[in-house]
Amino acid sequence: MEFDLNKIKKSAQEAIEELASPEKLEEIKIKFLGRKSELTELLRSLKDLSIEERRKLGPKLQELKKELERSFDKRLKDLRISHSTLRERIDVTKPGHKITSGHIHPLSKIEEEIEQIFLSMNFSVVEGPEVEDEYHNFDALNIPKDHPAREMWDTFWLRQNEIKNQKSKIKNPEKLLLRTHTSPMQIRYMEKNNPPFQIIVPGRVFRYEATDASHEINFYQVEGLMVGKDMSLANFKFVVEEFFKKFFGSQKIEFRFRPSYFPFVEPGVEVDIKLGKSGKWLEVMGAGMVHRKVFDAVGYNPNDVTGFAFGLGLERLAMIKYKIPDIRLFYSGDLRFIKQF
Ligand code: YSA
Repeated sequence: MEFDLNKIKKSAQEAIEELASPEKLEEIKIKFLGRKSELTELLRSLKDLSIEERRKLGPKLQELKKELERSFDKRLKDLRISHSTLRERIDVTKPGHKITSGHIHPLSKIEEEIEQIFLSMNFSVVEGPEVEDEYHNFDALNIPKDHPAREMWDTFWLRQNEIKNQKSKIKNPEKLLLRTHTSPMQIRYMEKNNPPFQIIVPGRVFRYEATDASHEINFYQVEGLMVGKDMSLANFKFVVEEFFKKFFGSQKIEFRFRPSYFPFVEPGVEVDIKLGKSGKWLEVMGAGMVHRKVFDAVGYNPNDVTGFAFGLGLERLAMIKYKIPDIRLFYSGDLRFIKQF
């Protein structure tokens, strides 16, 4: 019997050492310690032996069983560790995965650039609501109900049930709309502040109109308003020229003022820009001297104050600066376009 036990122990330990995978080791464990193994058979046959033989052999069989179990468990643990280390081992010669980082949208970049330029000219940056009331978007800007100029700003009106919850916050809540320009912020700012001041208002605006290469249904404007004493269009020309110089840097541009009509300015102009000798003129902003009726609406005395205002199209400026042929590219979500900036 002694001899048999040693043989079992030896062959089990050889098998344990030789096996290199945890799965195979499990199989061998069943062979040496399972229900049909030689060792289990021996343990089972103890009951047929005399008490003396049982006392002699029993502890030895139990001891061998425990010893083999320990060896199997240890080997299994070692194999599992070395296998997982193998899987996780780093190949330092393998080329790394390129991490793609996020990207600031060109329009955000340009908005930031414009803000910095105006801040350097002592303007402040303020923002206003995208959902506006009829009063601030039209009436207070001298565009009364049946005025044909309302057609210049095709409007997205909001359904009453969609805006119920916002009513308490907005003046004249009976008719709300998506602002068609950033000019209503002129009114909101002047209602709460006194001149002299100079502000810009960057923001998104909405128009219910057909899209083409230079028109979108939602786009960005930057409103400007400077109010004080004895101001004239010459002050506006100086500010806008300084702005263009800083914005376009070494790029050669020409700009021109065209007489135009906006009910909230008198006189009114539109500003066009052309890049280089061969470029095409593109209208980039409306502007003018703030109308007396606008000052009336906010409670200023029109005999005491004067000011100029302008509203520029952000995409249009970007299109000129970066020679972008179609405004719709900004909203296409095409990463090949966006990553160029
Ligand atoms: C005029 C006088 C002021 O004292 C102050 C502001 C203004 C501008 C006025 N509120 C306005 O919205 N005029 S505008 O309809 O001519 O638009 C201004 C600029 O926005 C345009 O010059 C153009 O650059 C841009 N724009 C207009 N419609 C657009 C557009 N950009 C993209 N898509 C559209 N659909």
